[in-house]
Amino acid sequence: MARCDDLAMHSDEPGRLTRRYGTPALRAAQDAVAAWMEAAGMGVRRDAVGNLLGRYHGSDPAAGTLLLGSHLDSVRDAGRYDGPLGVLVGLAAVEHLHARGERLPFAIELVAFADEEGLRFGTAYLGSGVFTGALDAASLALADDAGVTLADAIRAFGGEPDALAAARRDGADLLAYLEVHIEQGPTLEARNLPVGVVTAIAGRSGLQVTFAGEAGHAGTVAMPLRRDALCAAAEFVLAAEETARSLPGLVATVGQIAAEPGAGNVIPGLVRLSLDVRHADDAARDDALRRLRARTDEIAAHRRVVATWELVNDNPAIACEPALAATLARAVEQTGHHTHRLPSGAGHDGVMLTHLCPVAMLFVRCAGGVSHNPAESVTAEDVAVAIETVDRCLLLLATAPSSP
Ligand code: HGY
Ligand code: MN
Ligand code: MN
Repeated sequence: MARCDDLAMHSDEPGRLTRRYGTPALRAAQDAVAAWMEAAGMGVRRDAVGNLLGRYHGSDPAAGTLLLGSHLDSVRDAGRYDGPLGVLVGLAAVEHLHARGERLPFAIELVAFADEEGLRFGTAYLGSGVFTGALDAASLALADDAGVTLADAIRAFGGEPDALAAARRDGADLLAYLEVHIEQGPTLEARNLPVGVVTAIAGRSGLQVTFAGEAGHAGTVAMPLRRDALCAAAEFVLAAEETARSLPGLVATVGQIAAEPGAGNVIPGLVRLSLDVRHADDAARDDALRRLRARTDEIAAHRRVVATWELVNDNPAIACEPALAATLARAVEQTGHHTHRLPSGAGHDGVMLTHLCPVAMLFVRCAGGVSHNPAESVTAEDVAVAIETVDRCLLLLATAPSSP
């Protein structure tokens, strides 16, 4: 818990926690974690995109490697547990082995992904995307709001943008990826449970939508003559909400919106907005996007504006590996707690890691299910259950007759 507080001090912005890819704040947070990793007997390195990796060797080189981890970047005005908690619970499990002078047959690699949220470049899962070889090289040309390209940001962060393909982790020796993360939802609190085993991660589509109308004088253009881009966008935002409410389990969010030229006495001529649509079932998500696209075209037509619709991120839903989830559930039971299984509405790096190895996740109860908000909080007691669960899961995996 104190370490989460320590890491929360490293922010790009005064007075609130914002830690984007490639910034000095992320570097400082990584340096703190790297020191803790080394003190726990781990060899530490960074890969070509700047993911931080610690490795705790196993006793049997043929027994493979178990991945633990999460991410150290954040959203804007973030909570302090989304990401860092998973890295630090994994670290605690390795520290326990190191303190006892123990080695499990398999090695443990603790990975702190350098960018999961995609706040700076809009690329969800940048860190794990490179780690799994899934990142599209075209992303290197993406620019942040200061015009810095991802390639230049990687270079400035000490990485090698030309070596990303070679940075792909070979999955041949990987047993599994296990991530601990706050639930970011209300289920565990409602059931009064400290932890839960994740069954699946919802699919997610991230889009950029624009409406182009005609800028004009706020005082002289009569209402019937206007082609107001922001009024069209406003109708779109409510259409997105209405579409999401039409289907259980469907969520749609417009989190970013910008009107140009952005003057109080000018009718907005251009509006750019983000759209985030998610559902546990990919077909339902695709159908919702089709319906919303049709509504967008209707809005553009009757408001005589031009709409553009660009898909930026599209990740299918993934299932956590059942045998691994069962082992995790057994570990939870051994701590004396009931195992509740639940899906994740939030996206996680496991969406990328599933390309390399089996994935499992353990959720930790968070107050009110609040996250992506500085009020995000967990209790030390629940975190202790999560750490004990991982300790026990490692032992179960070490004594399992075969890999998960
Ligand atoms: O948006 C998400 O679900 C995750 O926090 N990146
Ligand atoms: Mn997260
Ligand atoms: Mn998040």
